[in-house]
Amino acid sequence: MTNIQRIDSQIEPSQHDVGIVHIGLGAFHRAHQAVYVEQTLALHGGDWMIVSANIRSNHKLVEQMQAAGHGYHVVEYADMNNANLREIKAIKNTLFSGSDEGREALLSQMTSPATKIVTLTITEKGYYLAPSTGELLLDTPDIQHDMAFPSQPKTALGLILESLKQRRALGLAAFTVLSCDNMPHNGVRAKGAVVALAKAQDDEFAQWIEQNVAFPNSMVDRIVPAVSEQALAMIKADTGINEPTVVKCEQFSQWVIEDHFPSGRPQWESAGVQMVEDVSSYEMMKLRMLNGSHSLLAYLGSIAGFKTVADAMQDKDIRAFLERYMMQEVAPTLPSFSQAELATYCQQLLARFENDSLQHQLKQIAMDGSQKLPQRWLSSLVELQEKSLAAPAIELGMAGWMVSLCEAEQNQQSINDPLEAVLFEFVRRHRDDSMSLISALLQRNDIFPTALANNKALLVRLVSLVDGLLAGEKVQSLMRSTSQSNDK
Ligand code: NAI
Ligand code: CS2
Repeated sequence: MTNIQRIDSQIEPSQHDVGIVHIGLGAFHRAHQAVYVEQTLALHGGDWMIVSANIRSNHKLVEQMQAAGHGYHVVEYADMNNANLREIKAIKNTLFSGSDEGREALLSQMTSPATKIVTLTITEKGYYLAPSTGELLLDTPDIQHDMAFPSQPKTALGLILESLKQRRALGLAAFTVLSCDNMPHNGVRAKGAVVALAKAQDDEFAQWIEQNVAFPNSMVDRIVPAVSEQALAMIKADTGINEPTVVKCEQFSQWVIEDHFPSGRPQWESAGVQMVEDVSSYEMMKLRMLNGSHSLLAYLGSIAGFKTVADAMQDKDIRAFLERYMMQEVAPTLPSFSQAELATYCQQLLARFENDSLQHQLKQIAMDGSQKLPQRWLSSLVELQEKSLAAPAIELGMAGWMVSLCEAEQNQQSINDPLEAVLFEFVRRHRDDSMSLISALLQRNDIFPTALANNKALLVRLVSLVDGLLAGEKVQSLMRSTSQSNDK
């Protein structure tokens, strides 16, 4: 029997106006930002309710939230036997902007003088940036649409641009744009994307944005798996909650934000948010230690036959491999933290990964690999290469990702990646020739830094690893051999 701690909402939505618009009404937003806003409203009141929108997909969730009056529950599992059942009322309205009416309603809310902050969880691909360089991909159809029809935007970038344009015309101050996505310098990248889209249409307006709109960086952390039918059944059995809007997550939560909000913000500190000058070291540590480990599990754990993070963590070779990855391949790239701090963080992460109540699917983490791997593995690999330090775990992860591409293409399974078509074409063109396939992949400079593309020794090692995996060599055996490489 699971011990459930109920935490009922302490706010009355009718007493608070909207102050925040969120784009990307997904699981993470509901289990992370909205929880912090709920707690801050309960402590300090204020007009910081959220209007949350989906602009791409999942209008079903919008309908479900509307049917529920926008209240929902977050079930925070410490483990299989202990969880908090948290009631959230901080979302005042939900919108789907896939229709003209929905888009106009969203633009109207973003242009409202009441709106002081626009937050984003639109996934790494929602910024339309080349993963390795951060350059705006102007030739993508959605960006092309927003350039041709700027007043009827489809992308988050276009919506931000159009609402800022309308606010400027009305003499209203700009809102602050706060990205809550897993990207390095996510605020800088969001700003770069918006300014690049503006520049493509109106240089003077682009300069105005540069000078008048704040895009603080933030580091976000809470493991929030997609809610499956199995998760809904588990939640119903544990809590009696039978709602499609419920979200399941771990109890750990962290939010580190650069404190740059010219139009004001909620007193998030009182809910435990860390308001800082510079998040760089926090985000680098989290993206490389946590997310880098997650992606190693996603590809290598799947090849080893595991389905969830917790299942893979039961394998002692895999657990030891992750520990080595974090302490021998990531730690040297994080000079802001002591070895002792990183060792503590590493053990905390391994414990979080072992939380078997989350049922966190490896295939979910494997999604959008082309958008994730540059900041999770490749930037570390370049730094280690510059220090002449070996990175056998990262290289094995890269080989695992490449083998996953080959197997998905062979089995005609989607990899749920914006570059799927391009990557599958490479696999088809270089089938059965791993040297030419890997060489072609490494030349993709929108994914791989040039420092890696020109490294012939790396190419040879990757060919050997890919051929070994394709020949059926056990992942755990290759993992064990990385320990010898690390110890050299
Ligand atoms: P989700 O699948 O529940 O929601 C994804 C959201 O992104 C949806 O609202 C979808 O409409 C939107 N979206 C997808 N492609 C888009 C595009 N091209 N333009 C605009 N919106 C787009 O996923 P979840 O769990 O909410 O995660 C979303 C993001 O939050 C992640 O990609 C990551 O950056 C961040 N995050 C997630 C964590 C987690 O454990 N789930 C933890 C830390 C950060
Ligand atoms: C995961 C992240 O799906 C993924 O890529 O690595 O969503 C991870 O759960 C979060 O970053 C944890 O904070």
